[in-house]
Amino acid sequence: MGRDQMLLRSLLFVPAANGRALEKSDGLPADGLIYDLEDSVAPEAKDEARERLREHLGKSRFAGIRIVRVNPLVLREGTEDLLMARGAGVDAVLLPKVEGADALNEAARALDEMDAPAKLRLWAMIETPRGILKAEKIARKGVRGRLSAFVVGPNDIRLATNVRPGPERTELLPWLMQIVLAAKANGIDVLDGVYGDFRDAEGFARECDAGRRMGFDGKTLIHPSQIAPANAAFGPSDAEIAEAERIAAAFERPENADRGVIQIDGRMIERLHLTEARRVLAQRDAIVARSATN
Ligand code: 1VU
Repeated sequence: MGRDQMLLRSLLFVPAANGRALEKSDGLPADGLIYDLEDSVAPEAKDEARERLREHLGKSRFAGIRIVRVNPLVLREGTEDLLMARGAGVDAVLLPKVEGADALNEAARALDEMDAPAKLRLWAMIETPRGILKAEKIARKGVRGRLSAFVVGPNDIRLATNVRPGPERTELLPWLMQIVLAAKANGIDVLDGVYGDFRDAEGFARECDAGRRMGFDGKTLIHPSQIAPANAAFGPSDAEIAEAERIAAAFERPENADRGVIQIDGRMIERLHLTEARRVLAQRDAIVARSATN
């Protein structure tokens, strides 16, 4: 799928050490699953979790995109995770705590040596002060390799900085926008961080809405109950679809064929709005197609 059609509204972390969660994840309506071998797996359980995940991926029928979060590649576990992910044919490998382009280059080189297909992409977690400061350089250099998305890691940011974000995340806004901007400047996707209080539906919906307004393409999740609200928040609303259809129809009229700018109900509409409208309609079509696979 091209970038514009790829659905990234909801990406659920699934702890690979939890057999019940793995089993359940197959039938969930998330746009993607991030199988976690890193933070959610205890050090002594890493090898067992990897084997469990390998077996699961071999028989999984999940219809969305599949990502494996590996351990740092400086560890034996990280290299073995990467090998397993390559063999399982997943869509992307998520690297933790990326702080420079070197980590991406190293992972890309390792994947090349494993003869991994070019469609196997790298995603990078930006979750440390240095990672945030270097986000633009990481994105710029990473896209020459396999990098296709940033994922914000709020828990590690909090741990490393002592910042205590309130409900509106005001304290984090400059850092979050810096990550979004670095991603957009280099044409990669960017996913908002997890919301830990999974029983707080109101707070979660508020954070999703804010995330979409900030330009995030979707949200990473920790619990199945967060999938439907994230899909709703990061998908186009009925009003946005109706507006996109009007704009597309207006530019299709013969009298507007050569016009760069028209008006609809007293509002200036340019061809860039048509581009945006087509993106909304493509996303709508992808959502319909994704729903048919659930
Ligand atoms: O009712 P069932 O037995 O059918 O299933 C339970 C439970 O197994 C399932 N479930 C999940 N399934 C797939 N993926 C998940 N992430 C997941 N979480 C739960 O849903 C049913 C209801 O669960 P529950 O409400 O009883 O909740 P639990 O006590 O089972 O689980 C709560 C936690 C928070 C432990 C669980 O949701 C979880 O482990 N979440 C993911 C944690 C994780 O991956 N952390 C690392 C990534 S976050 C990060 O690093 C920040 C960047």
